[in-house]
Amino acid sequence: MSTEMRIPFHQALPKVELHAHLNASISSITMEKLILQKPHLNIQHNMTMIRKGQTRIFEECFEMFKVIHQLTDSVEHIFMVTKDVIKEFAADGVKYLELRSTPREEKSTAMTKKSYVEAVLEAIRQCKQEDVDIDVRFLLSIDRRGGPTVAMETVKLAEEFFISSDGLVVGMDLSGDPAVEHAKNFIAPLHAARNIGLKLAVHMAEIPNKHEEWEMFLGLPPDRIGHGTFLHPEAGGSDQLVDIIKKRQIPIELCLTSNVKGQTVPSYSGHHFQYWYNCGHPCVLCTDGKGVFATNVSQEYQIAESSFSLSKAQIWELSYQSINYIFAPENVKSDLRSHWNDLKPGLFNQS
Ligand code: 6MZ
Repeated sequence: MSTEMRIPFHQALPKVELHAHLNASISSITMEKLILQKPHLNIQHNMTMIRKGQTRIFEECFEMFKVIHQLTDSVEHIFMVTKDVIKEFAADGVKYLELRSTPREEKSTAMTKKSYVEAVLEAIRQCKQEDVDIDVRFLLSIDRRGGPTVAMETVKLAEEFFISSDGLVVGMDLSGDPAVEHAKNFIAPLHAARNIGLKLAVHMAEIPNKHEEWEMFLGLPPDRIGHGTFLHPEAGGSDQLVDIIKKRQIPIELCLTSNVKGQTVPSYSGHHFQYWYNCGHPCVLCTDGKGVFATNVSQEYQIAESSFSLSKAQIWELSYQSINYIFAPENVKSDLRSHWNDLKPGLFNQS
């Protein structure tokens, strides 16, 4: 193969993506289609995407999601963006994707929370029928802003789809602005979800000084932690919190570019990935939202390699180990491991 035709290592690397909010994952190409459909909203691209070299105050990210939600307010939009997002992840070499999204209702277009989830699942099924080379599962998100009542309704909805979706719905996510509401309001809904058989991914410690809240969440315990930025002692967390997480081997979803652009970490090299990776703790690199944060999974691996001086073998291992942390069952994990092992010789022979 000529040099020009080689797929770059990080793109050819088979990858899983486990922390991707649907509405934060919309590419600029898809966003352009949405913006053109609603010119009266006067939305500019910089209102929906933080480009290279740019940053925002963390709270501003949540304002961006509100802007995007204005553009995705019908089942047709949700279906279209889900298909586009899945195909883009597949083109980036992602072989297994867990998408997450907050079911939303919109009276003006008659979109209900149920039809929202149905649109996402239909898009996943269609991609499968079209032989897009990626296995996609779905987590229903609870937005903290909705409080405990909405959270419990979302758990009920998740239960319906957990039973009827033929394995597509695998879990729930707790996300949204961490400054809103208190953890105690979400413990009962999350326990209910766990009892149904849903796996739990919980955003934790995106902002500092919430030890009581973190202890409550760890008491669940979650099956994966999102971000976990301030949990370790060097960031104002504690050895005690770290011990619980280590003892239970709770994997952490780490989103380098999102945290740098949202300014919750000082720099790439100062990202808490380093702390957890050096402990040998289960870590999985994710985008958070490849659209809003203008990145992709390959780029996150490339950035990790250069920021933390990792070898290609370590990058491979990071991707391979991430299979252990997916929410789909064991048989899916072993299929993915075989797929990774089949691709490995080609990947290492090309460099
Ligand atoms: C917490 C986040 C987030 O659900 O409409 N979301 N929640 N921390 C973050 N870090 C930056 N990034 C995204 O996607 C957008 C929603 O995902 C959550 C927020 O609730 C946001 O409204 P969906 O597909």
